[in-house]
Amino acid sequence: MKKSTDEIRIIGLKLYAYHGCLEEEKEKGQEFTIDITFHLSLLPAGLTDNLDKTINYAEACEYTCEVFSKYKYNLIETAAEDVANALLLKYELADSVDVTVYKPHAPIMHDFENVCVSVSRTRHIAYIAVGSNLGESKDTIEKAKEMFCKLEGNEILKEATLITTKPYGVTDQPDFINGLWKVKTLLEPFDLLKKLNEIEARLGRERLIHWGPRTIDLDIIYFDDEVINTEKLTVPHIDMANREFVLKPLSEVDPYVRHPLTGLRAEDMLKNLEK
Ligand code: A4P
Ligand code: MG
Repeated sequence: MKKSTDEIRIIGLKLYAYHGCLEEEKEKGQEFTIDITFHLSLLPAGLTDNLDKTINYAEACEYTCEVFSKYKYNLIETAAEDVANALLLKYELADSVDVTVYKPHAPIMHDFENVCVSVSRTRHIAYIAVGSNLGESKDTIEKAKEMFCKLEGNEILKEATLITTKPYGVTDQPDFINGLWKVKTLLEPFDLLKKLNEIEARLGRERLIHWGPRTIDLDIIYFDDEVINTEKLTVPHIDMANREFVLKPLSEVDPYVRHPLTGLRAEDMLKNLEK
């Protein structure tokens, strides 16, 4: 997801909390300072003068205090992570958030001005192809959808009509039911893959034959504009341009979304395949 150029910044929010690896820090506590930057479009608020169209910074400060002081963490990294995650879950309007946690009285035996950690966390847009040709395929796909949406920060924005397709690759197997979801997620690519694999496993997927029959297959087609080439994960999906059962649903959901390497739109790829 592209970072909005508009920002709301909260600078130097002072808090008292009990984070640190030392017992003394957890008992006595100390002062921390937090900077927060929300990235979002401020145009709707700017044009209407309406507080509902933006993030209420007073409320965001209150909420940050609540989240930050709920637990006693060893690490300010964990505290920053939790604050960033909580803010993105609470404020749908924010595309991304940067959180810096300062610990000016950290137990360091030297004269120092400050110590801090900074994290940036973003909402992502991904396209997930869904396929099934064993068991009650439509029910299984529905269950997969429910499981996906139950994960915090995940949302299905749009889904393609389910279609019946002839098997591609290994052809002596039953027809497939295929679909595709356009999703919003707070998960990073490898975490998303892990969660999809967990959903597949919970729905009884067994990896027996490559390209063989399956109760459910969830493949990441695009993840923002990212290009990932590793043994575990290839994004965009390596064979998508050859698969009508991916391109048809993708063209229905988002005909103009472009392949980050070739620049081709879903619609163009589908036309190329039909030539
Ligand atoms: N992996 C790498 N990149 C990705 C990605 N972008 N998304 C890795 C998801 N996984 C990705 O996949 C093997 C490994 O691919 C995973 O562990 C992951 O780390 P798998 O699903 O376990 O194994 P597989 O299904 O045997 O192989 P593959 O290559 O995923 O098969 P496909 O490509 O999913 O093809 N015909 C029709 N009509 N409809 C279909 O849905 N599906 C297939 C399976 C064949 N023919 C079909 C259909
Ligand atoms: Mg797969």
